Amino acid sequence: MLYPKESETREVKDLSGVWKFKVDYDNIGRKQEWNKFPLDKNVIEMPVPSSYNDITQDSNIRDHIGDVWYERFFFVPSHWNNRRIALRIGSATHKAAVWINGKYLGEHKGGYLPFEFDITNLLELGGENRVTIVVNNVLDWSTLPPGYIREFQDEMHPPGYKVQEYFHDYFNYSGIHRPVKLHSMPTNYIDDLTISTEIEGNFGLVNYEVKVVGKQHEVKVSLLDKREKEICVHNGLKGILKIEDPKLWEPGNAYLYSLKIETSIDNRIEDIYRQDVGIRTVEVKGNHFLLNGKPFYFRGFGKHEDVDLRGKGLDHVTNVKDFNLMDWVGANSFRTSHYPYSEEILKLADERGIVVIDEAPAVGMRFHDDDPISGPVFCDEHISEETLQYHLNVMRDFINRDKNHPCVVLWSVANEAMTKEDGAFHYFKRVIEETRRLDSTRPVTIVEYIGPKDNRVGYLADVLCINRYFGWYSDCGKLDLIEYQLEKELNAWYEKFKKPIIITEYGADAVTGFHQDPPVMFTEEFQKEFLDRYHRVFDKMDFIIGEHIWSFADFATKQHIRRVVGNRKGVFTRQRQPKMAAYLLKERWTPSSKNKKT
Ligand code: BDP
Repeated sequence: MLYPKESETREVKDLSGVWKFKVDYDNIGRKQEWNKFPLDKNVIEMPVPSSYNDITQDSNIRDHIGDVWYERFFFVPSHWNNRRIALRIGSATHKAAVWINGKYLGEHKGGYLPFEFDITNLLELGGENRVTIVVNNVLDWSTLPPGYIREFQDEMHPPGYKVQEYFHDYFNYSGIHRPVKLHSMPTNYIDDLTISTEIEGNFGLVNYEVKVVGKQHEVKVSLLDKREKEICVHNGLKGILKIEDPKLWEPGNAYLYSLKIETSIDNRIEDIYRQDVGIRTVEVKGNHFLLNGKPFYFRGFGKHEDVDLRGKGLDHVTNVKDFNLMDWVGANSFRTSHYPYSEEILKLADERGIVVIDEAPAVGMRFHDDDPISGPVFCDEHISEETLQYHLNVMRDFINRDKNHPCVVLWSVANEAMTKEDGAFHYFKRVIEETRRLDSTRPVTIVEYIGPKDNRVGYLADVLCINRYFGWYSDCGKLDLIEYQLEKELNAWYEKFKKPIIITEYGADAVTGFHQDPPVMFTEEFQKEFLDRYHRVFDKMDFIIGEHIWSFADFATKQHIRRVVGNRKGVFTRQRQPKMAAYLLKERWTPSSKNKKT
């Protein structure tokens, strides 16, 4: 699905703003068809995009489980007559149903990917229209991430008391998280575009394939440089553009060309769409991750879309600040832990030359010791064939959305699944095979926490991605054990799988302003020392090809005795102020550093 963009033939109308909002406490709205008339009674204002959870002072809204209703009115210009009009929702977490002027459009499941509807024939052109979206935040065994509703039946809980259980470590923010847009285009339109690039000697090759809908089109595809100068042209739905001495998309030095697709019928222009293109190659060879044929070492973070008040709502202020902080600290990459981030973030990464490990929303496919549930995770009762089928669909939509971003160099199909189970092996074999089938130009990984001895899935990945917390969740506070344990285990991983390793998580909580020397857990000194110990080990090992600290910034989680107003493993606070550890990283990662790995 193409990102909605304006062009000579296309218009976009952003419906972001303050919408009407109503919590459906008894989950009766669908039955009573609240979509039929404008919402009334108990309607409050709600910004879109944003999570709704932190906008009011009402914990019943914050913790609501079930449906919430959104509504707004909008005009459609009369000159959109005889055009195709689509309604596109950037993301609604986790499920949505949509109506236009009371008429049902359809549903979508999955909280982190866009979906759209053709609404051409449902609109009042030149007049006012109403869009109604009901968003549901329930997680079950068929959703990604998974979860379930726990209904208590003991005497210490009132009858009917229930909570949403889930096994991942971030707050279940809900709502319309990304912009809702209307876009209008010709009825014979460009529907999809797939680009991949290669480098052959002095030439850059841009392979493209265009999908059009409607009458037979002539297709002209031209590659433009930054000054809009035409570098190369090709006609047809499919082809290769060959560029002599191309400027490459390199980490920290990203050059973006623009691919202009023009379709015409009988020499009359029908549709025009432009897509940024970065010419670069990705390959895993021996112990190296090669970008444009050169070994690349990942320096950066696991992150979250998470910020005060907005929760997981798209926030340009935070996003640009985060990229500035990544530059400041010397990071060259991040992982979209643990779900596909907004397309707006990937666009910034394309432009800034920041490398991305792009992760599917498959997190929490495991149980902790203190979870109210135990037993096998990958079985008919929990993560079943139904979940697998859904995961495969998600991979298709996810890759289709992100395939043209040069910043994306590695797909991660899941984070910390219970990969010692046989069921997990069969499950991930199919997910990884499908991912390779969908995109043969990028390597695939799965982020692991099950150790090398029991791990059943490591064989399937091109690169091993490992999360480790020696000295934090085990042997708490024992900084002196970190190097011993880490070195031993990393060697075991390498001996068994013979694959390069990115440490995709390592970190310690630090509550900003807590200080103690010698360091103790939760102080800034401890976090700094902890990271430094890990680095000493990475620097000794050639098969380590990257270090991503957990986490970029502090973030919200569900309430738990392990969490002090959220997860504090951020190197920056939730308000994006550096902790002491940030200066350690800046020292290690900036080009003047003498460190071996940078
Ligand atoms: C890892 C998870 C991550 C958590 C982190 C932690 O991948 O989502 O936030 O641990 O415990 O297990 O801080």
